[in-house]
Amino acid sequence: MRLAAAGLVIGALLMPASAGAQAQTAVRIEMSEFAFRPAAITLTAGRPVRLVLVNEGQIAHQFETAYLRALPVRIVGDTLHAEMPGLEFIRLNPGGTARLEFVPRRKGRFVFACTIEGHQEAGMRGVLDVR
Ligand SMILES: [Cu+2]
Repeated sequence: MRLAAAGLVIGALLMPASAGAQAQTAVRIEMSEFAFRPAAITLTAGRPVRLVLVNEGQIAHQFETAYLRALPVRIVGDTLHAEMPGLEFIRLNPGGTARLEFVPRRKGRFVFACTIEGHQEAGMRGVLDVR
């Protein structure tokens, strides 16, 4: 399968018990100094996605992409659960985890990055490839 070949972790453990009729794509993204792993993520338009962001670094990191600014997103973290019409960015402290759930619609390649000053320039960026 294409996603597995790209080195993504697609965890059966991350799938909800009641995923509904349509399978959910689960992708774990690790953040550290100064990279996202994986940095290339392939999604399928119309298929619900759960991005699990984990900050494995020693300092705070952010996840930001214009792709999510006008897309309904559900955010589930250790201490929060929010649904919003769009997401500007999410910042995680070291050790922090958050899940972003959304349904990609628009196809194309979209950059994501850590927009804390200097991090993107140091290599902390990647691409969402929605097909
Ligand atoms: Cu960063």
